[in-house]
Parts: sequence; structure tokens; C-alpha cells
Amino acid sequence: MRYQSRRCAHVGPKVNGAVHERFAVRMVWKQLAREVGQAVERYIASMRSRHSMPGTLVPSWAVPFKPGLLAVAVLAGCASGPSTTPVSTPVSEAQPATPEVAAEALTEQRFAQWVAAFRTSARAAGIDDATLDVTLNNVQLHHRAVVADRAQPEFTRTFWEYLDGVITERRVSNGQQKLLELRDQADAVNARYGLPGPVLMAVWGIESNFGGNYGNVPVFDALTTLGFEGRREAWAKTELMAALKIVQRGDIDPGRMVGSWAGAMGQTQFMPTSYLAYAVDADGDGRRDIWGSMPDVLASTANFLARSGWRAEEPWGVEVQLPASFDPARADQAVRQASVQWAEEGVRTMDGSALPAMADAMVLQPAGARGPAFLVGRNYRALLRYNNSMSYALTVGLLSQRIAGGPPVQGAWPRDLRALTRGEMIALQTALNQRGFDSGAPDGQMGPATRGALRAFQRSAGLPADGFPTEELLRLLQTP
Ligand SMILES: [Ca+2]
Repeated sequence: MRYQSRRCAHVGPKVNGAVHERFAVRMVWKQLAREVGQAVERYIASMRSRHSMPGTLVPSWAVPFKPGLLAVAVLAGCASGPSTTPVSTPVSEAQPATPEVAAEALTEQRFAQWVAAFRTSARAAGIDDATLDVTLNNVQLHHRAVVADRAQPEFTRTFWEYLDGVITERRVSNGQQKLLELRDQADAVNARYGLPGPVLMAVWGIESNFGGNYGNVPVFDALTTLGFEGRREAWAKTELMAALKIVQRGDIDPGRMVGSWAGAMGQTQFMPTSYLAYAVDADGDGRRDIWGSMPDVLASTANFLARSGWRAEEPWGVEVQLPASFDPARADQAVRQASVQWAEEGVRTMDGSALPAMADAMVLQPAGARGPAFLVGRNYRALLRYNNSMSYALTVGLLSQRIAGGPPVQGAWPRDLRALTRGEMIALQTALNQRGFDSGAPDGQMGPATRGALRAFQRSAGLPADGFPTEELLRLLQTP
């Protein structure tokens, strides 16, 4: 639960669907935080050019501001007032009063104010002082997390490139090995929640590489930083409050409460609200430990998916072959029916055997009409609740299939195609709109509106309406 779908991977808070949250409340702090955030970005940009850093920030965002330098800067900044020093002036220990350092100090001040205001509201909501002291007294602002959170990468990967990176032979064999080691626990969880062991291993393997990397950012640092930054303040405050409740209940020592920069925690990356709703104490020690107890990790993950609609009697999905007459416009999440009805349309498994029973299934063609096809049902949609990304949910299913000893994808990916850049996606959306196919405001993201508009254009041009963006379609759209 760490990534957001716009990177073709899964980036962002997911369990709660907060990626799509809309914030109606505009608070003064939000505007302040935005201004400060912009100042921080200018500062980082100036540092980057000064030190000839590459255009992309290295992911060492976890380095907090240096308090010592800040203490000097606060004093210097207060003494000198607004500075008119050119931005190109080099920063050095001897010249602490540059605009960049002053901006950094101001940011720290405002961050402290934000935390103090949040603390007041948390106390009013029933969090005791002991909990507030141990969680919020030493939180640190991670300014690079802010930059990463706002990043709009120009280049994205295709689904098959993402799949190649996640489903490696090593990850498959590690998943099989872990399942052997944890067989008794996995069997118990399956009996209780209806979640097969290979699926749980796949989620665990993707979220944290089987516990090898679940992040080491203190959760309270991550969430106060994101709340202060302001773009998702309401969401971050809700998660912070949930995190405080977890500590107050005594489930976990706050020093062990670490995770990703987005606030996702533990071996399978639960957001705090999801933890409160779904975490389970399976080993009976009275604590729900999704960091150190594998029975708790497996049961919590299974409970989340079971409560999200996973059905024990259905598979995650199945790769299928489509009849030659299949209209690719029917490979759409809005077109759902039982496997039996898909079979009547000529949809078959790869070896021609009967389709598994799925009550409410849809066809997915993640690489368009030229690529492989999958039939997925409610269990796929349960995985979307974990992380609202087609790439994520399909990859969990395919990895679980490999861990269970099943085949890799058998259809051929159209590897001659490449993902459109963000700029090209905006051009595609703009051209669609100009031609009267409404794709909404161009944002560089492939969403349902863009897909629908692209399909309408393809139909008008007598092309298979798969809604899959390619360079060729972009050229066609831009040709008068
Ligand atoms: Ca426990």
C-alpha cells in the first residue's frame, strides 16, 4: 500500500482510497503550508543546480533538516528580516542568512506550529498527554518526502515492464519458500478467512519484499510532514489521529512504528485507519503487531481482503483467450457478468478448459487489444481496495499464480509499444477534446474519461476500440 497508480506501479495511500479524496475545507494552514512548500522546492532546486545534481532527486528524502544549522538560521533570519540576496549566492557555513536557509528556518517554525495545532485537536479528541508526548514531541519534517509526494514523473512504464520488475524468478521462489516455512499459519488463516496462502505471500512479497523492506520512516514523521505540506492535509490528519489511537491502546511501541514515507506501516503496509479497522491479534499476545508477528501480519492482511469482498470459492482471475469477433470495447470495468455468460460469448481459458465460476466478472486487456486478456471478478476488486491500481491488483494475482506453481502470462505483450510520456498524454487528451471527444481537463493521467474518449475516436476511425494510448494513435489524432 505504498505507491500511486500514476506510476503504473502503486504509489500512495491506498487502503483508504484517499488518493481520490476531495477536500472541501480550506484552512489557513493549508495555504501557509503550500507557500512554505514552494519555498522549500525553490530551495531544493537551487541546491540541485548548485551541486550539479541530476534532475531527479535521489530518494534520500528521509534526511531531515539539520537542527543545528536551523537554530543559527532562525536567529539570522529574524535579525535580517526579508532578504534581497540573489538566489544564486552560494550557501556556506559562514553565510547562514541566505534566502534558502531563512526559508528552511521559516518552514521549521511553521511545521512546529502545525504540529502544535494538531496536538491541540488530538487532545480534544481524547488522546492523552502521555501518548502525545511520546509520539509528537520529536517529530521531524522530511522535506524530500514533500517533493516526492508532489512529483509528476514525465516517464512511466508499461504494464509489462512493471510486471517484469515485480514478478522475478527470485521473488517467485522466495514466495514459495516463505509459504513452506509459514504453512501452518497460512493454513489456519485460509481456514478462517478464505484467503489462499499464495495470495497472502504475493501481497507480502510486493508490499515489502517479504518483510525485507517495509520502510524505516517513523510514522509520525511521515504523517505530520504530509499533513503540514497541505496537499492531502485532511487525509493525513485522519491517519495521524488513527496512529495516535494505536499507540494509546498499547498495540505497538511508537519507536517501532515505522513504514513508508506515505505512512503505510509494517510488513504488508497498512495505513493507520486500516490498521484500526482490520488488524488482528492472531498470536494471542494482546497486541496487533504487523511489524514483528507473522501470525498477526497474515491474519490482518487476510482479514482486510475478506472484509473487502474476497470470496474463497473464486480465484483471483484467469488468463483467457478471446474470440476473433470480440469487441475490445467490452474489456471494460463497466461490463460485468458471470463467467457462464462470458463463455457463451466464446471466452476460453488458455488451455480450453471451462472458465472458473465467477459471479461478477470483467475482461481486462492491460496492453490493449494486441495484448493478453484476463477475466477477473470480485477478488480482483478486493485487491483494488488494498491498492486502487489495475497494475497492482493484476500483479498480485499473477504472482500468486506463480507462487502456487501455475504458469506465467502466456499471451504475448506488444513489446514494440512504449508508454506515452506525461507530455504526450496531455497532447493526446488535448487533441481528443479538440476533435469533440471529451476526455476532461488534460492532466496527463489515463483515467476512465480519457479511455472512453479514445474509444469513441477509435470507433469513429474504424479502429478496434480498446482505449489503449499509443504513439500511433497520438499521431493520427494530431493529423488534420
Ligand atoms: Ca499479537
